[in-house]
Amino acid sequence: VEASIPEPLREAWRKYSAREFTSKDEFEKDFVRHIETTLARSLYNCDELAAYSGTALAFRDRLIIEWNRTQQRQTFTDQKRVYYLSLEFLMGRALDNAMLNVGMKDAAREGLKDLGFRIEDVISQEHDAALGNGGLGRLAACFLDSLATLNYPAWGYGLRYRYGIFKQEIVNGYQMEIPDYWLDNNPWEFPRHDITVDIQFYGHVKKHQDENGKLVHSWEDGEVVQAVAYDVPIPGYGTKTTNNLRLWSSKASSGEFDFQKFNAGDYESAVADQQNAETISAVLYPNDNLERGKELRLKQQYFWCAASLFDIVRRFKKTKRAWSEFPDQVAIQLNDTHPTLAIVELQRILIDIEGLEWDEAWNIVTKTFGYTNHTVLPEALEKWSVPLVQNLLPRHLQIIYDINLFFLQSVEKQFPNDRDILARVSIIEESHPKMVRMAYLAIIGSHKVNGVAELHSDLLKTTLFKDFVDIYGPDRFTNVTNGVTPRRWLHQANPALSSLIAQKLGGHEFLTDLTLLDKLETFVDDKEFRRQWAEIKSHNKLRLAKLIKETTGYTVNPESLFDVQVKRIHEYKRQQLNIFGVIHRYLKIKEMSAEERKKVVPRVSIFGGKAAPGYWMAKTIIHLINKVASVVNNDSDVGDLLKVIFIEDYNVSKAEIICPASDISEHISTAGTEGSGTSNMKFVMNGGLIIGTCDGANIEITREIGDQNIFLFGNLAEDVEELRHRHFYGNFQLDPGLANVFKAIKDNMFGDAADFSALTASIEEHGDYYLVSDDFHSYVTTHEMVDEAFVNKEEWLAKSITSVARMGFFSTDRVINEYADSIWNVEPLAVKD
Ligand code: GPU
Repeated sequence: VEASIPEPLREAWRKYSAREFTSKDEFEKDFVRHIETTLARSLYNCDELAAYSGTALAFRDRLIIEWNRTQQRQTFTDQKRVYYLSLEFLMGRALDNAMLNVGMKDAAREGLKDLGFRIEDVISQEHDAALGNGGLGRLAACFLDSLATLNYPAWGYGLRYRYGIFKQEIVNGYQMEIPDYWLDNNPWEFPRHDITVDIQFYGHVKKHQDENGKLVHSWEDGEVVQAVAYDVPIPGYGTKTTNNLRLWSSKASSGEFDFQKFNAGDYESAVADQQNAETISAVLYPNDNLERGKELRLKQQYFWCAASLFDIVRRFKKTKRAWSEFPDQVAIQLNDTHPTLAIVELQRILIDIEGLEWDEAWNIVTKTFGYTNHTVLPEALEKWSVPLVQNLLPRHLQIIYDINLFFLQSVEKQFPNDRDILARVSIIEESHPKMVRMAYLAIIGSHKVNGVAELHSDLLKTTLFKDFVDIYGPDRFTNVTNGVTPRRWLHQANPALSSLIAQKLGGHEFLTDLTLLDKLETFVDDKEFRRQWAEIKSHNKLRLAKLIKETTGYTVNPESLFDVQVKRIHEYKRQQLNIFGVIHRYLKIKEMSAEERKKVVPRVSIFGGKAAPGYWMAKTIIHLINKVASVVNNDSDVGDLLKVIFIEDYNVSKAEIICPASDISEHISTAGTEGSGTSNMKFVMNGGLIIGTCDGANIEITREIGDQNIFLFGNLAEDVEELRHRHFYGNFQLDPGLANVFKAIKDNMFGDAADFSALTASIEEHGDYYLVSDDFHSYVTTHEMVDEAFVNKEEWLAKSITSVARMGFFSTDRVINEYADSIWNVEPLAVKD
């Protein structure tokens, strides 16, 4: 407020206030100005990268103007805001999205053409912002798009990693990891060097009495690291709302400590401190669905939670409201348990710093938080060792113990004759060392807990969190099935399909009300429409074939059936099932006569995805896929009948090319293991069919599009436990088809069999935890049905069109509205022109 210009002097400001370009010519003017001044270049040395920067800067100007206005509007109306805390935001590229969301892509295309550039070449200069591992991080990015599009006053809070997810290279069939340094000349972030928070670690807790004789705790000494805010504007589609994503970067605190060292001539150690501090936000942990309990990761979590909460509390305090109103002004959503310390931190702020009583504070805390769980896999559930927390965050550990004490006391009252339940639900696991169970803390500190698809949410209630359902009742637990943003995953990734749909539906309204897609069903028999639909798919397949040629050197026939599985490599996602199926197909082709081969439906099996660097089995799967590819693709008996492709470094911008080009995609996790899956939605939205198990959102996709439009196979979640039990205590029988495949592998058909022995042994000898053998037969025969269906082009087209028409449910707009109604209790802020 102190920096505000007094009213009599505001006239000049208003006169020169920045304005947005509104035409091709104005875009060109802004572009050239940025090339010549901001970038200090000219028409003599403007390459495509410079053209990208010039275009990005011109659009950035537009975003900033609306972003500032949005923030002013939100501050002025002062209604409840949502804060989405996520350690991952897998944003991908920003320029194309900004162009489409502000509705000026055509102007930019024409303008760039006038100036000597093709817009596609300019767009592809941008480096992906890859601050995430997979589905969880991409979901957060889709949420931001929908929050802005729906005009919700919402902020994302995350970490500004210097290195995002590593870049994957395949060398001799092995995955290699290359650091992804992505920050050089990134025009989409704004450093806010004036917005900093000091974050404390280590030290100890002192108890003393205040002037009223009340016992108070203070957390003293230790180390201090500074959090600096970097802001990223998030434009909504077709709205003026431009929300903020605030990412924290760590650096050494500029406190006296450093200066003392400098003054004492200890320059090297002062620099070392600096580097130490910067380590906190240096790198994204590359694990998906796995937690490894590293101290630096806990430091990241607290650093980010503490900075974000300080910021949120600071904003709330400016309104001068009573603390009891905090939950009416603030909703905080925890993306998985990674931000669970925010619960403890808010309680600490309220009792230790603001002087509230425990119960009053705790009431505020639980009304504020909601927690989203994304997995039931035990290895992904976060637990932190008590000694680690004790050392790093001594006051927080005390508060966790107090939360647990009060919780267990209430459980004991509720279930006086049940001793076992106390041990089962305690936040502290009585192991050696003791562990803090973060999911339990998140449940106890939130008013709502949700899973991400119906089956997943049901499993949470009946297995992992069953005791908590008994304690709190079923109402604390709910389901919000995931979605994807149709702006990026239909309109941006598949412009031709988006425009064909718009032509039929009379406009692009479906992009903001995806249920309007259902009108497409009336055109399913329209011949011309079908032809155009098929042509777009062919065109998209050509585009992917080109990418495959450029990146792998292999030529694929775009007439073939494109069969795609792209996602993180994980045993539960079962890429091994897929590659075993491919080997099975290869062996069959090898046995065939020339006559028989004529009947084979040509297929390209396309894989992509990263393995966590320390996940040996996942890396073995990648190795096998690549070895199979080099054998199959060079076998002249096979030719175009089968090609195997591994696309290296699968990321968001590659997904935008791959999703529109699939005929069929694979979502084949062991039933009950995939939270939701979201690429399944992207593929179907782009007219691809899917082969999948009854898992995650596949089940709801089937319900929406009809079971005649999806290829389901395999055992059901309810039978998994029994099957696993039988593997160990019955006699395990390897499926005969799979036995053939293993024999080929063991005969060194794909190189040294020893390289793959762990993979085959996990199935034959170690209990086949993921039921690969149990599902193999059903998988292979279902693929035969896929072949048959694909040959019937007209039927296939009808399935494709009908499916897209019925995908309206899977927009993140629907998802965000559900969160807003049932968890956050927030309203959109209407924007007047
Ligand atoms: N997911 Br836990 C991740 O991508 N990473 C994780 O560490 C965890 C979950 C995914 C789920 O595996 C996927 O099923 C879900 O669709 C996605 O989160 C978003 O909810």
